[in-house]
Formats: sequence, structure tokens, C-alpha cells
Amino acid sequence: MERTFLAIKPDGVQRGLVGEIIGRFEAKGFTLVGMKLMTASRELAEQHYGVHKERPFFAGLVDFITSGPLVAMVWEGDGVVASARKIIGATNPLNSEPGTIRGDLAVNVGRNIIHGSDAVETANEEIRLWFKEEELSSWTPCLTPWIVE
Ligand code: DAT
Ligand code: MG
Repeated sequence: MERTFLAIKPDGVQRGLVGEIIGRFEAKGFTLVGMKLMTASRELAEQHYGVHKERPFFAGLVDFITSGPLVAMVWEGDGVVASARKIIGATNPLNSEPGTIRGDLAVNVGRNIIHGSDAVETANEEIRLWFKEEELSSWTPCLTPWIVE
């Protein structure tokens, strides 16, 4: 079953949007298989955003993502990687469609409240980076037959 890594960034936690954001993925019909509130170390943040290390915004991005607690999560479901990216919306919230998390709840690219893996392979790497195997729970919600035929 496909899994993705999502993180409610420190701005989403500070703004009290954790429940609102998690609720969107629950309501959609995806399954939460791992979740923890934690403050990321610089090392973890630099690894997570390693692909951006040459970009001018990298240092500020690492400062921001390590600035306070975030909610790291793993979600499961058919097509969850691409679907979660759609639910999240475009990187710059000014370009995100209304109805998306960033489109509804954010205005600035440096404070866009949530991270989502961009591909299945990246998702698997990010899940391995952020979670130990024993921190993930494989389970089948009893509602599954009402969500997936
Ligand atoms: P996404 O988070 O949509 O996958 P990304 O991987 O291109 O976007 O960039 C990672 C994060 O870096 C993004 O969520 C916010 C920040 N970022 C991206 N482009 C930026 C820019 N031009 N200025 C400031 N921060 C930026
Ligand atoms: Mg990205």
C-alpha cells in the first residue's frame, strides 16, 4: 500500500491548525499510520531538504523548520502521494487554489504550513528518515469497505 510523509510545519502548529489539517486527510479517506510531535534537529532538516541545499532560501528554510515543534506523519492509501500534493496545493500559497490547505490557510511561500512528499520514491526515503519501523502501525480501518471497493 502506498504511503506518503507529511509534516505540519512549525507555523501550522503555532497557528493551531493541526486538527484542521489532519481532519482533511481523514475525511478524504486516507489512513494515518504514524504521527509524532517533535522539534527537528538541524541535521535532520538539512537531510530532509538536501535537494534544496544550493538554493538561496535553504538556510532560512532550515532555520524555520527547526524553530519549534512540527507534526511528522505517515499516511497510507491508494495514490496518496499525488493526492496529498493536490490537497496541499501549490508551493506558493498565493498560487494555491482555494480548497487546498495552502490556498485556504496560508499566504507566504516561507510559511506554507505543510510538507508533502513529491513522489513515491521520495516518500519512502522521507519515511525512513523521519520514522523508525516500530513507530508505524499497519492497520485496516473498519470503514475501509465504505471508502474503497
Ligand atoms: P514543496 O514544499 O511544495 O514541495 P519545494 O520542495 O519546491 O516545495 O520547496 C520546499 C520548501 O522550501 C517550500 O515548501 C517552501 C520553501 N521554498 C520553496 N521555494 C521558495 C522560495 N522561492 N522562497 C522561499 N522559500 C521557498
Ligand atoms: Mg518539495
